[in-house]
Amino acid sequence: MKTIKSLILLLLISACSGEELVPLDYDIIPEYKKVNITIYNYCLSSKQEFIDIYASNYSAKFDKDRIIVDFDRDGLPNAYENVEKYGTSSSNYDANGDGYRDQLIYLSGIDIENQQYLKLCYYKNEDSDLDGLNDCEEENLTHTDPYYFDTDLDGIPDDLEIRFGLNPNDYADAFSDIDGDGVINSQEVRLNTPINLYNTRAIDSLSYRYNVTLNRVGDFNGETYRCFDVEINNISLLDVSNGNLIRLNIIEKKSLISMMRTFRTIFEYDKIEDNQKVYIDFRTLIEGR
Ligand SMILES: [Ca+2]
Ligand SMILES: [Ca+2]
Ligand SMILES: [Ca+2]
Ligand SMILES: [Ca+2]
Repeated sequence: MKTIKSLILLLLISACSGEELVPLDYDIIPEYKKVNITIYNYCLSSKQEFIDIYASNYSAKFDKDRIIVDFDRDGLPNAYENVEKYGTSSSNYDANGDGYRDQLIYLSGIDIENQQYLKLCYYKNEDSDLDGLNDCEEENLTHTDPYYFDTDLDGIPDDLEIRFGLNPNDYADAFSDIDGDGVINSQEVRLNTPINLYNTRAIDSLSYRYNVTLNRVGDFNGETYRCFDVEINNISLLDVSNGNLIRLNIIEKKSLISMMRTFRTIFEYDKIEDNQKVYIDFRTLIEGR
């Protein structure tokens, strides 16, 4: 199998203000606080097909009529972390270190007293399908397939479904339009807009834009390959003290082999003016069981 080569170019400019809650009654994110990501020469062999890409900012999310910071990137915004009841923390992805991230504990409604009954997780870092949920979480809390990134086969990776408030075990919800704004839920996930809030002009102005172009076709060892440039534009950055994590889930289809992992790399960039960092976590998920 050929190695996929990629190069990420980031255009980064500054962010200011320390606000954690950004109201959405106007376009609060000016152009200079947005980044574009381009992946050059993303090459696929003839046995692979480019299916989809989802980019998401894991450091901040929409919540009702605001953008709200999620410092520890566990999917539970700071304002929802609940130390008293659930023992969660805004600065620790898995506050009690039991292997189950805080958002899942919160969503499952397992309070501190009942957390002792959770199945012990011996391999917290084992994420067999690379979807962002570890195997313990999938087996014991989300009841999703730990060996396949898209349990309900609707195209949206399991972890993203949970982060956006969808059900990873329900095929139909990807195609419904909960907020009735004409944008179906799977499209909202791609645009990084909320599924439960009508997309106003302000929200639209924050939605991600994708541009995938074939730049060359060639032969290597008798096999045809196709290379793409993938652009994701209009990615808003918030002033999060530990930086914005932008996660890219690239979905490919491989006809013969299931569960082939190509790579996972983390790119880190210093921001130009205030040294705020942007992290790019890049992973490829292969469609087809
Ligand atoms: Ca959090
Ligand atoms: Ca997983
Ligand atoms: Ca799914
Ligand atoms: Ca919608």
